[in-house]
Amino acid sequence: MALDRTTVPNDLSAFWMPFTANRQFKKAPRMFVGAKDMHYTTADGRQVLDGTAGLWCCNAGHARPKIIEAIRGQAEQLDYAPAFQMGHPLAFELANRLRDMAPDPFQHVFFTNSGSESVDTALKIALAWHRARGEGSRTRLIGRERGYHGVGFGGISVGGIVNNRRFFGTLLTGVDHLPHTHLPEKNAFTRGQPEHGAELADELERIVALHGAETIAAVIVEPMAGSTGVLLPPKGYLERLREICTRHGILLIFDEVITGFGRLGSSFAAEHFNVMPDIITTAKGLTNGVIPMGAVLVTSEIHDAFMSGPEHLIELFHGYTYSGNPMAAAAGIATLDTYREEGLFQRAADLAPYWEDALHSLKGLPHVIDIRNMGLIGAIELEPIPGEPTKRAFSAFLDAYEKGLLIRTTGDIIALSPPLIIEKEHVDTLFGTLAEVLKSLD
Ligand code: PXG
Repeated sequence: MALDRTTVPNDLSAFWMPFTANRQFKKAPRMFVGAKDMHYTTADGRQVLDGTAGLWCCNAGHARPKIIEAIRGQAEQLDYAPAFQMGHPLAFELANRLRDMAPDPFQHVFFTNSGSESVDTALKIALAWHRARGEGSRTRLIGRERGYHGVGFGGISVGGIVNNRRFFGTLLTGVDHLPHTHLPEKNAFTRGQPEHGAELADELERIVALHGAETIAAVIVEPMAGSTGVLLPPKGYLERLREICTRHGILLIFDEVITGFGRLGSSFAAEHFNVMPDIITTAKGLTNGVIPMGAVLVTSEIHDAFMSGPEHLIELFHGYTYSGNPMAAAAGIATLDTYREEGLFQRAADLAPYWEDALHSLKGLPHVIDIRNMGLIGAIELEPIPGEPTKRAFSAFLDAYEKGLLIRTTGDIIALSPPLIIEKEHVDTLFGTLAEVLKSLD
């Protein structure tokens, strides 16, 4: 019997939904049954404009022919191949493509299945690298308040979102956090990188002085924090972090799960900001979100330190059943082809000023206390309802969905990150709808 892909089951109780208000959802479900280019189709037959590229991942839009064809063909050719001690061509091909598109220092690729796994992989590589070089005392990991690095124990330990941490025990030991860089009192309504806050990078010096550089393995930050509401790096901030890390022999990891693959108008934020970390984590846009996959990019200096000792021995005791999975690799290659053939990163850069103007035109609408943007990303921060944080933005989310627009909210912040194929007409529709939503909010 063919799969019925469009009829919603009567019983929704078995599926415990991730990061979702399950009881609220199941009382009034919001179901997508189809998607094409910039739009989703709901179970009740409505078109919804995708203002968030799924969850920041469908950068080329939905149901792109080349990606569909790659997956279909791969399923017929080689559905699965063991990931350990065996290989298949496309994993190597995709790694080569990633190396070629990444900034020069990044010569090697480790495959994972998600952003969370990329983060844990990067942290483990950092620890093991120091150890391989005889600096095994470097075990501390430094994250940042309001950072999001997925939901593995490593990721929530270095992450700085209180609710993602507080329920889950003591987490990793030996972790410290930089302060976040969100300074609305100084930087509200900034277009692009804010002026104020570079000095917050100097907090790393304080942490180094407290613990000793010889105990610190790595600093991990999102070059632009996405999940916690689009927090942009102040001018000069990333440069300063880089300089302090280098001076103290600490590895710098950029978590580019959101910023990778064109979101800011370039392949990676490292390139956009012209600050080179030592490790880059990716996922999401790598396969256009179509098949789960992540990748960690490392420099030759890091990779080569592991390539010593007897050749028959495993060099890194780490990996996943699905590392470099054939279906994901096929989707990844077709995705990178689509980005390149359609010039989507450049397109994002070209459209960014139009996007910025449209977004900032919402200034002055009720409850709007800040607007910020970069590339094809935007955030609108709302004044919370006193005593009921998150409720106002969530109402906006529900109303936007009713009005045919998908947005994301985190706290009382609305985040926007459309597919990079978005047309100016869609931008107009998106902000027109959002203006209506904001005007009718309590
Ligand atoms: N690092 C960063 C910077 C992320 O943004 C992850 C790691 C984890 O990726 P996985 O694939 O394990 O989920 C993320 C994920 C949102 C939102 O709306 C953001 C993410 C995931 C879901 C929703 O802000 N980011």
